[in-house]
Amino acid sequence: MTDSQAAAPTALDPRPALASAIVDTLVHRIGKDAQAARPHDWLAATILTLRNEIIERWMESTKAAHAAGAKRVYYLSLEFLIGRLLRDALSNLRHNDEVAAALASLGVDLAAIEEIEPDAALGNGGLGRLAACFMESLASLDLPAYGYGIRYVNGMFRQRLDDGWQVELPENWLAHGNPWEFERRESAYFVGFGGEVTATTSGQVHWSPIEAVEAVAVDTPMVGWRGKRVNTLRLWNARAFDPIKLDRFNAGDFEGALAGQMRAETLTRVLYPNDSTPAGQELRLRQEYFFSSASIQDIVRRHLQYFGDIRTLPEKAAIQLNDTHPAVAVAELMRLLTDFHELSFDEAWEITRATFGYTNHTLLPEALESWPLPLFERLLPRHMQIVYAINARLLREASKVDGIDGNAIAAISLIDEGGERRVRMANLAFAGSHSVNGVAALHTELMKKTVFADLHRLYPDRINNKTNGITPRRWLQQCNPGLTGLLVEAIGEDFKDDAARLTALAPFANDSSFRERFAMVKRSNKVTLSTYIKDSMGLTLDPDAIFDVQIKRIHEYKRQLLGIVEAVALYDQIRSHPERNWTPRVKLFAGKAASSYHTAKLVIKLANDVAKRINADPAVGDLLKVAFVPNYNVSLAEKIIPAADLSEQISTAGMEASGTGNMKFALNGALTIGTLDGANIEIKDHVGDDNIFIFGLTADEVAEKRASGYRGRQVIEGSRELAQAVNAIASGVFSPDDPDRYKGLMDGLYEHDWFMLAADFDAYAAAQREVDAKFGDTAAWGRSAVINVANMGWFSSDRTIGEYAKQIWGVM
Ligand code: 73E
Repeated sequence: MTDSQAAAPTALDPRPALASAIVDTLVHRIGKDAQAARPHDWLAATILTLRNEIIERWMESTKAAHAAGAKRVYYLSLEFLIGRLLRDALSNLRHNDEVAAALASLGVDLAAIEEIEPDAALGNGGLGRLAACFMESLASLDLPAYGYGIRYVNGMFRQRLDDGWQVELPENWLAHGNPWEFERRESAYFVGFGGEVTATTSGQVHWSPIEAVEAVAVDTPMVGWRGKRVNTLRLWNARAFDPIKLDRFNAGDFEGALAGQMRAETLTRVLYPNDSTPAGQELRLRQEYFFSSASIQDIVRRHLQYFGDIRTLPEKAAIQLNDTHPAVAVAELMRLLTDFHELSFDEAWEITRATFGYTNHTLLPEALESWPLPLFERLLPRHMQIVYAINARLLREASKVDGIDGNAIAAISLIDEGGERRVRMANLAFAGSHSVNGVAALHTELMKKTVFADLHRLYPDRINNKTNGITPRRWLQQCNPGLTGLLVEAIGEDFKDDAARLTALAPFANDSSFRERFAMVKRSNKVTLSTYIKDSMGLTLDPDAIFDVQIKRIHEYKRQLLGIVEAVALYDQIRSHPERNWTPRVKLFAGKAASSYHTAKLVIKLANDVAKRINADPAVGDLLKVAFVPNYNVSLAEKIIPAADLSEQISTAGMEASGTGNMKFALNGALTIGTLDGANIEIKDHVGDDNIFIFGLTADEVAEKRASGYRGRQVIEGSRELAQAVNAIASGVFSPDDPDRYKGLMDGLYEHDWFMLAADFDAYAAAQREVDAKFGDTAAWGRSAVINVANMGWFSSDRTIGEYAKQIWGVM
């Protein structure tokens, strides 16, 4: 496999050679022969064989960047939600057909072994998946880049539903080993915690940590489109310096002898399963510092090795902070520059600010990370001093600006003085970066007006917008080969190299024979998904019903509850008016709830209770089916999204920073029903008002209503449909085994309804009836679906990364 462009075997058929290479790997690397090999052995042998070519391209990429003295991008993220890699690598290297044929000649089905590859689920949701899309786009755009994160042994938990309740099980993605990764024992760093700081009379500062672990690099290649470039995802593993204390062991203290190793391993053991909320525990701060310190040390070491002079760091390195989780890296770089490279504070600060950029992903007040000052100081005493020094400088600067009063100073400060004193990580990240960006236009505007208003007044040029994107390789080409094939027939291959070329599809919206073929692809994807749901859940779906899908983390602001209440209302309506011409509907939900988020878990149970009752009711039959598909992850998303007709993006306006699932659905020809929130607004601008169903309050209206003391009660009492649905749920219609189960949840809608479910209900239900009508008009629906695909190219993460590269990193 040397020619990356070749898809089919040539006259000099490489097929037997490839098949024998795979068998050779199987025998010599896995230690099995073809007769004894199990599916996992074939998977490993296929990956290891393919890896040889990837390694060559990887080394070429590294050498070329070095030879060119190129500036590198460093993406620091506590999450990388990669999913599976085999199909991605095969497809980006254009080796799919070749490898499928070689395996077939050995009696092995490529699709079947792809399916047993575990998901690398080192992330919670959108933030982690964005990091994975960015890594792929960086390689596709041929930009030298490293991702830095943690190699969690247990990534995102596996979700099981027991009688409709979420149960969390550990996911052991490394159980069969990981053929994609390379441990780099030579790249290991000392990371200290605690202890004390002393200063000599000459001002030399010395930190003596009381505890230390070793961070060891584990690298995974990230293959870009057409294999143009292979970048590195470098994940850190923690090890004790002294894995076993022999003296203790010999004295019979076996646990004490291994305690250091245990403590180190705990650092990289689990991903905190929180999304859009901070984890808050000490171990989390330790994880943040552990990976930030190792990454910064590695970046500085590489810079010195290649360029010699630490002062040129900002010319050769751009470090992007994926939210505040790595924000302590700002203080860590300052520490290295001042304590080890002996730069003055001012010079170090200039270099630091020129090197870092910070991306904010959420404005939810409870989601802004801050650490109790005593904890921060105990764990990182030297960094605490540096934070104070940065703060003194920052507040001095602020006090010179007209219009910045005492309140503004308090808001700008790195230390939150209201109540228990805390270190504000967002302010640290903001102050330590030359660029601070939001992830969609509305979100960026709200950053300026709300959370960062005072910092924005102080540094009015710093906040900028970079609307999120998704990689069209995974989220169109790989997950939807049927649609991809049809697009190639219609407009050729160009769109694969530049998603913006999808606009060439627009004229086909008016071509009825094209629309028919487009609809056939969608139907076939729905049949495939129905088979999966039948096999995994025992539920039969009608592929001609509208597939209405809400899949994402379960969170009150995302309003899965609105979708469920509307399903209940529709159920009522269908039973009361069986004579009407109802559009058959399948409502699919999937998503995980943080283990400590009780309301979210109750919403999952409600979805399951509602599904159980509706699906068993002969009065609605095939007109309405509801399913909560368990264990949502990247691979499940790849199955569901190509089969969706309707994409639910119904967050309370102003609360979803961007969303990226919304982009995946529209790119695969689903129409969106959504609020004017996050990137929905930009999707609407691109696909046009007639090709999206927008409803509900705007962000400004939500803010006004909240300010004027809105309560749900009045609205509920004024809407018959809503009142019936809410009261049915509250009175136990769907929970006869525990009639009060949802009383509190429904009381919440009457009493406060912070997320404005009641306020938006009627508009939402009306929009759903418009959906029904349009779905019945096959031509109108098909036209809109094609127009969606044609206009979604702008949401490619290649466009997003291009903007970061030009406007923040200076690498394009
Ligand atoms: O709107 C999404 C956004 O599309 C936002 O909620 C999500 O980031 C996506 C990518 O930009 C996000 N995740 C988190 N904050 N915002 C988060 C916070 C703490 C821990 C884990 C994730």
